[in-house]
Amino acid sequence: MMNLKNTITTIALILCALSCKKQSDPVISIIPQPLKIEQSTGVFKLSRGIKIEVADKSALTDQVMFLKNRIQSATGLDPEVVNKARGKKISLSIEQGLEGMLGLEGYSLTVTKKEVKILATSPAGIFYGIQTLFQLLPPEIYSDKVTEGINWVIPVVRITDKPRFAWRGYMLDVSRHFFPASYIYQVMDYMAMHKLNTFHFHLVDDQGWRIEIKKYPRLTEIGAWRVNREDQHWNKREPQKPGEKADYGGFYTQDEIRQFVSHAAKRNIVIVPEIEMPAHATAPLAAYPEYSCTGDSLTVLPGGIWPCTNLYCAGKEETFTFLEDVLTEVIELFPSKYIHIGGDEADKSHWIKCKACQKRIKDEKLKDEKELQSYFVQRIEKFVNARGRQIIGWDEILEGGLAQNAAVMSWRGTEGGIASAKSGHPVVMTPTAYCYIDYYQAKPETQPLAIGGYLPLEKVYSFDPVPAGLSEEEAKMVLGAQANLWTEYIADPAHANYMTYPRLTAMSEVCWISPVNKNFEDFSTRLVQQFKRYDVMGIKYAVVTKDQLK
Ligand code: TNX
Repeated sequence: MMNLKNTITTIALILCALSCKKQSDPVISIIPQPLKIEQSTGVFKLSRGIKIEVADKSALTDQVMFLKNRIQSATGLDPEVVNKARGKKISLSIEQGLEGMLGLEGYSLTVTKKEVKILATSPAGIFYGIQTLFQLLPPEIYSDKVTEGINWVIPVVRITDKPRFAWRGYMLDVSRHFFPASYIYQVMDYMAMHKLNTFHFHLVDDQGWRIEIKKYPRLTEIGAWRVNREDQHWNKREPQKPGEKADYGGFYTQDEIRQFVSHAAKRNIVIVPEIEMPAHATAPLAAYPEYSCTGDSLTVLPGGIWPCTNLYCAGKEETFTFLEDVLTEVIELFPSKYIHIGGDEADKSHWIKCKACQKRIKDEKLKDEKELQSYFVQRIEKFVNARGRQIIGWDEILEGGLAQNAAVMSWRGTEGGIASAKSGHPVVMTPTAYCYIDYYQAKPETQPLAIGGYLPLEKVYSFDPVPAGLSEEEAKMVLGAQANLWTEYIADPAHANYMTYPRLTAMSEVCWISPVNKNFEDFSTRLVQQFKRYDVMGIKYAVVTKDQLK
């Protein structure tokens, strides 16, 4: 006979068995935080004989290889890929009819003691399910060599997940400093781990042209190289002296670019190339001075310049032929819907003095040089549109009118973003105050020299890409957000990683989850586990202590 106390204890135990996790069950720690996690008790163990089940291999080749290779390198197991598996398996399948629940990039991940099952409506969703699966395993799963003595278990769980935004971006400036191709692959792998899907490749600026263009070889013969003044402050660098050799820099060949694009596709990443115009053009004009207003000979700048007066001449027809030829090759190389044409910080002082530019203003019945920039942008836009693509540019391109399908990247605060959304232009939010990860992340005296500004981790995390004051309809124009790494003060991959992580980690959550689910304390707890993953991967992230904050 059971007495009352025993009965209560028994009920409590049954309830606990049904709902409580065992003390020993692994703690789930995923970034970006999934929409819904329901953990139960128990684990699935990765062990010898485990299979990867996929009904239609050809539809998921990249995803299967990604999963298999990681398991192989980190655990030493060799999962066989089969159409139908009995026994322990990880199964991947694309199912129609889940679009409403999962969208294009969402997934559901179900782990029982016998099976891991990832469902999605597209290969992208399967890929993100696999990324989440890795984060359910010990951090050593990110290792490229087998770690002995690890208990390769995955907690029993049901996860349903999808992103808030379609544009989850990261921009790397490879002009101010050149970064080797090997790093570009890493950048994309790191992005994919954070479920970021848009790599904005800032290929052109005053300090270097970084993409091979077959029709204009001098762009890289001349434009990719500057003198090395790395021992001097960015803003106090002496220009190239006569007779001095410019041998600092580099560029990516078209073959390398094609390989980046193919790697990106395997990681559900779109690369958006940026070809700056009409300003930030010292490097191409050093190679082809005939496309500037003055025709003066220039050298690629080893450091800062302000204001940006080296513009392409908007009066000469040859300028447009040149840019259209360049864009033709760029469009052939990059399959992205958007081509970024820059548009920022154009100081018009040369245009004011240039006869050809003034004639253009008159002939086209333009009001002033601002409208001349609009003419420039719209002309390029028509060219890009005729090739089935759309332009995106910095928010200055809004000034003076813009075609309807042009997208805007709002960087000087959020006003440009609000104006774009209200006038029906798609917009990517990347305001300096929340998204410029070239700024200091702690008190300057505790940090390596940076451009200035102050953007600690918590501020990045607090960002909401949908600015206040937009209606529900207008808010739909916000494609998403992006963190930008400008590299005036960043010369190598290790430093780039230091500036990027964990601030990009925070941005990944800004782009993925809805504001009501955001919680900085909880994020900080999960970050501890994320840091262990970075350690395994060799990413040197920044650790900022409370006393280093302002
Ligand atoms: C502004 S953002 C720039 C870049 C600089 C950056 C430094 C933008 C469109 N232009 O040229 O590198 O600030 O933070």
